[in-house]
Amino acid sequence: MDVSWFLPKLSALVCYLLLVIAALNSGGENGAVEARHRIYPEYQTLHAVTVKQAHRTGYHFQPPKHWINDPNGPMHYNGWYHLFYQYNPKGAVWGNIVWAHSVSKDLINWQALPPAISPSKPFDINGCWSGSATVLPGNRPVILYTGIDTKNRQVQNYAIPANASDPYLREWTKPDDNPIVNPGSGVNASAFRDPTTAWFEDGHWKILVGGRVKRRGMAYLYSSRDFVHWTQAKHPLHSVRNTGMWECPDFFPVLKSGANGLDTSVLGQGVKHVLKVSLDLTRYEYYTVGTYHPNEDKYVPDNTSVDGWSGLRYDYGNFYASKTFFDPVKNRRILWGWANESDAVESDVQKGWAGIQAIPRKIWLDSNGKQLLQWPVEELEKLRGRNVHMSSVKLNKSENVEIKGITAAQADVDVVFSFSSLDGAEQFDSSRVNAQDLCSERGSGVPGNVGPFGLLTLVSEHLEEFTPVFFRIFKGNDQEKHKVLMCSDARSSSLKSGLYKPSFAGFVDVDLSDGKISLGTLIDHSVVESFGAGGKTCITSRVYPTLALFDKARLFAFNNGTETITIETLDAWSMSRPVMNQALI
Ligand SMILES: *[C@@H]1O[C@H](CO)[C@@H](O)[C@H](O)[C@H]1NC(C)=O
Ligand SMILES: *[C@@H]1O[C@H](CO)[C@@H](O)[C@H](O)[C@H]1NC(C)=O
Ligand SMILES: *[C@@H]1O[C@H](CO)[C@@H](O)[C@H](O)[C@H]1NC(C)=O
Ligand SMILES: *[C@@H]1O[C@H](CO)[C@@H](O)[C@H](O)[C@H]1NC(C)=O
Ligand SMILES: *[C@@H]1O[C@H](CO)[C@@H](O)[C@H](O)[C@H]1NC(C)=O
Ligand SMILES: *[C@H]1O[C@@H](CO)[C@H](O)[C@@H](O)[C@@H]1NC(C)=O
Repeated sequence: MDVSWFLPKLSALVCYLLLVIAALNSGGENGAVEARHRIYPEYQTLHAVTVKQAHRTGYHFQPPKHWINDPNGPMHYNGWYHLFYQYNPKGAVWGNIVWAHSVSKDLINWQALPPAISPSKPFDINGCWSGSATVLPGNRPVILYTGIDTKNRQVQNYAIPANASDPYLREWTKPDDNPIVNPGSGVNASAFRDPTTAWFEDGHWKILVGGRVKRRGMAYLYSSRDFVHWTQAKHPLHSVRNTGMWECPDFFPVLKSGANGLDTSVLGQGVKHVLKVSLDLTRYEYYTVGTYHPNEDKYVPDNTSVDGWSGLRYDYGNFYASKTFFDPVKNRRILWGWANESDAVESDVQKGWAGIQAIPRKIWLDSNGKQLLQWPVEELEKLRGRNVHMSSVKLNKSENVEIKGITAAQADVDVVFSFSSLDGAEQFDSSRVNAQDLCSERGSGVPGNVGPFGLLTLVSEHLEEFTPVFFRIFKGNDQEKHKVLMCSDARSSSLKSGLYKPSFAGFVDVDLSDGKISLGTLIDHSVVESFGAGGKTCITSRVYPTLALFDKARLFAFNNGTETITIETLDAWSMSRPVMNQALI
């Protein structure tokens, strides 16, 4: 192949993740060596005959049918946003995974192209798993992905556009000098996947690949001058004991101040770095904010970031295998994450589909330097239709205010709540470190002082079903004036049994001195995706109402605390449907 394709210079890469862990061999078309995605041989190649509409989303990313998981290789190239994703073309459960491919001008309306990468060569014959894209100098995109080879080893491969003049990059070539990264000595070939977008630094391209040694999670570091020959660094960029397999690492710079994004290769004084990993053992992610020391090939999290299972999460709900990319058009960094289903596998088979991508979010460093902020990309506002506006509405204890006049099952809501005093707030018990446990004990029906207050989404006619998204404010101890809990509680979301209905929750590190807190919620039939305090704490719930469907769904603001809460302002919009993965000619 033409190595000049890879001549190094500064630019952005895209990455792809690899999420799963399976390989082949247990008899069926796909068996599992170690599969966090359970293998259902009987459903794996069962094409959906009909696609059930009841819980399909109106404006979230999903293909017309079948299973999806990790977002892969997001990038902007020649006027188009590309999103690849792990997809089963043959059924509604995990298996037969290919890199499905869609393009968009605005991140909201999507058109579907044929799969970009499918198993076909010795180095990926048993699977084409997650990875990333990098746009090399000279505007040349390259995909790095994990292939499962003939020996069921996880190896890292590259693919390049078959025809760089094709505006959609429909076809991708997997050159014969693959794989370009083999599991090296000391690397477990069954736990070695999900290459990141490459960054360029001091004459070298660098990437991370996720792994583990025993229970220690690892971000292996590799470098290359030509993008084809890669050398493993002496030690991983970072590793943490007792965190298990690190899937889908993501490593990128953020500005210390301001909301603009940075090309993945940017280094320097005004910059911090973020390392995110997806924990295969727990199926959630965490990230740290820290300092990258390129000369020592080291990343050191700040002492304000917890580096382990209880670290910060992008999202405290159904959100996994996420990946960011730099969007040069609007100078922002955008986060994609997969929101899996919370219903039974049999229901997925009946529905004919499973999995969506969460709304792409702009992501940047909070001015406190300790965490990231996230907000749906502004393009989403194009879908806003009919609006309801409220202001200065008082909510006494046990009062609900209905928000009428919009499509409550497919809506966007932005609200600012205020309270006059925190004096009576309940004392926080500092032994309660687990937000989700606290939320399940103190749900929306457990009266408090300041809160619970928030939104009641996907509510059925007589309140048999509802998904509350709310805050509860506690008095803090010592250094913390108060402690804010945010919950998205699925327990009453559906009369149906056999569903996963967790009380997802996170704490919100927010200054309440102005007596206000905001909540943004995107409601989309079976998704409630919420952004607390301007995107400090985000929670995505998947829910399956049986009554609160379509025009039967209602929406309320509520308060179940003794302190009166005021809706300072509330805007709710009906959301229209974008073009969602129609085949492009
Ligand atoms: C490459 O794409 C361009 C633009 O779509 C097209 O005109 C050309 O025929 C393609 N070349 C090949 C070899 O397919
Ligand atoms: C290698 O990884 C696989 C899959 O995670 C695991 O089952 C196996 O025990 C690991 N081997 C070693 C030597 O750690
Ligand atoms: C955390 O690090 C900062 C410098 O980065 C230092 O000033 C501070 O004392 C450290 N705090 C603790 C608790 O170690
Ligand atoms: C809320 O409480 C205040 C004072 O306790 C009362 O004046 C007001 O009427 C109540 N609002 C409603 C809607 O009941
Ligand atoms: C508020 O509390 C009352 C009494 O516990 C309960 O009946 C009602 O369902 C609660 N509201 C919400 C939204 O949970
Ligand atoms: C999403 O589904 C729920 C319910 O089945 C599981 O508990 C989660 O582990 C799963 N999440 C991921 C990332 O696979």
